[in-house]
Formats: sequence, C-alpha cells, structure tokens
Amino acid sequence: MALRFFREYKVVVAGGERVGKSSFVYRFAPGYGIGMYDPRTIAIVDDEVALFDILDTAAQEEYSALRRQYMRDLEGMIIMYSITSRESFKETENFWKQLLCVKNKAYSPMLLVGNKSDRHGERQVSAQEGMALAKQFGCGFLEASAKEGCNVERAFHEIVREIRRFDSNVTTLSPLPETYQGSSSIFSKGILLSLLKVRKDER
Ligand SMILES: Nc1nc2c(ncn2[C@@H]2O[C@H](COP(=O)(O)OP(=O)(O)OP(=O)(O)O)[C@@H](O)[C@H]2O)c(=O)[nH]1
Ligand SMILES: [Mg+2]
Repeated sequence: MALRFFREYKVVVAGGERVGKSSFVYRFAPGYGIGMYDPRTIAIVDDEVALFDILDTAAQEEYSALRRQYMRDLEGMIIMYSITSRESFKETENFWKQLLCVKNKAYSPMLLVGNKSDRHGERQVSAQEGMALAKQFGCGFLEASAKEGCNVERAFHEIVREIRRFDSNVTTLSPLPETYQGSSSIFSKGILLSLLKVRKDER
C-alpha cells in the first residue's frame, strides 16, 4: 500500500461544559516533545497520512468572536455531549446551527459524539436519541469514552473521512517527500513526528 499524501486537517471539538472535550483530545493527541502541550498528532487514515491540528474549545466561548473565528477556519467539527447530561445533548443543536450559519452552507463535515459511555448507570440520553439527532444533522454518530479510550481514535478517523468525502479537491494535498513514500510497514510514526516538528519550527 503506497502512502502518498501528507495533509493537515483542522478539526475542532466543541460541546457543552464538562462533557469531556479536553480529555477526548488529550487521549488522541497526548502531545509530544518538551514544553507546551501540542494538540497535534499524526495517524494513517485508510491509506493517507493525516496530520491532525486539533482545537479543543472551551464551552464559555459561546457567541464570542473567537467561536465564530474557529468555526470559519475549521474543516471538521466533532460536536460532543455527555450521555449523562441531557442539557449537554440539547446544547449540541446550537453548535450545529452556528456552524452552518458561520459557514453559510447547508452542510459542513461534522460528527456527533456522545461521550462518557462508560457511565452506564448515569445515562440520561439513549443511543437511539443520539442516532436520531445525528440523522437530523445529516452526520455520523458515535458513543465514546475518553476515560476508557473507547471509540476516540475512531471518531477522529471518521471526521477525516468525512472531510475527504466533502472536499474531494485533491490538489490541496501536498506530496510527501519521496524518501517517505513506500509501504506502511516502513512508515514509522517517529519519522512522521520529526517531519511534523520541522513543519512546526518553520511556522
Ligand atoms: N467517566 C468518564 N469521565 C470523563 C470522560 N471524559 C471526561 N471525563 C471527566 O469529566 C470531567 C470533565 O472533563 P474535561 O475533559 O475537562 O471536559 P471539558 O469538556 O474539556 O470541560 P470544559 O473545558 O471545562 O468545558 C473530568 O472530571 C473528566 O475526568 C469519560 O469518557 N468518562
Ligand atoms: Mg476543556
């Protein structure tokens, strides 16, 4: 399997207060190197290398200019609620509406995630309700647990697939340096992270 592209995906995790956004991002992108936390990571999604540039938002940013700014810039949004909070489930609709309003589009790549699926006993929102809401949003749906690591990677891979489906303009993909093309077995994550570091230093 040839891996030919090195593409950055701007993904935002949004949702109500304390639903687990930071835990979710940290579980997928625990950062690397010394110094400030860097919420970026690399993964091979299907046969393409994906560099995730993830923004973990704060719930208090509601209606702020910052929120509009990140919605304008993002390529994919994970809209999160906690299955233990009906309130957070209701709030997801605001994020959905605002995203479409800011993008001025009928659809933008997104994924609905019901987090804290490990807390069965405190469930306030059923999986069926989650699925029905995702259908209304026209997007995919997953229940996940940042605590147990369940479906976290899958959620980030799914949002990349959705961005790819939405934006099939392959000219935005930049080829990998020739030396890094080849079979996945020799495609070491260490090499990719070094590449990422070089890119970061270039900024
Ligand atoms: N049981 C369980 N607890 C979780 C899970 N994800 C997050 N938590 C807990 O929920 C609390 C809030 O998690 P955060 O990751 O800070 O949530 P957040 O959405 O980033 O919170 P704000 O940024 O303050 O809005 C913490 O105590 C986490 O340990 C999960 O999947 N399962
Ligand atoms: Mg947080």
